[in-house]
Amino acid sequence: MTTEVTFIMVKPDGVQRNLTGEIIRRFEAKGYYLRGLKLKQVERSLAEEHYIDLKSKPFYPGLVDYILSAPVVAMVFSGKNVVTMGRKLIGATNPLASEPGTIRGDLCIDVGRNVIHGSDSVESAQREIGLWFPEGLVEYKPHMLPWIYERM
Ligand code: IDP
Ligand code: MG
Repeated sequence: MTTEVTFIMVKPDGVQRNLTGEIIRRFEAKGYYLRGLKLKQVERSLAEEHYIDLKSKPFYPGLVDYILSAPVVAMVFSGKNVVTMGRKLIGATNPLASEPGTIRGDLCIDVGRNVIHGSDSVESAQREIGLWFPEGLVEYKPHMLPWIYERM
């Protein structure tokens, strides 16, 4: 089994709206488990670096300001195919297109206030985890694993 890790961030609106617990609950209920977690007021350089691929987009300055506007909750979740499945749990970028049942489909309305970030590939996850958790991740084996996976 290939165990992946993905970087998940509750954005400032999600933290301010008390949705952190709901978002963690959805990942945990699916069967994923935490490898890292912190509440953080982000410095500009980190926000800019995190979204560096979008630097040329017209919404980039507003996006960086949004991420700086209040604390975020940065997390790493682990499990089988967690990058792809994390994106499915999150839903489409624009909440108008996110299916009901997804985090964005259920919990937000505007693309510029879409409550959560999740890595879009294994490579992005490695880059983002390196940026946000330079201290490394917590290593442990949850008791639940044989109840989640038929084979390990
Ligand atoms: P993603 O978060 O679903 O991966 P990206 O295209 O990587 O979507 O964009 C990063 C973030 O930039 C989005 O989650 C959203 O907050 C913001 N964003 C994307 N497109 C727009 C836009 O057209 N207007 C305002 N904000 C946008
Ligand atoms: Mg993205």
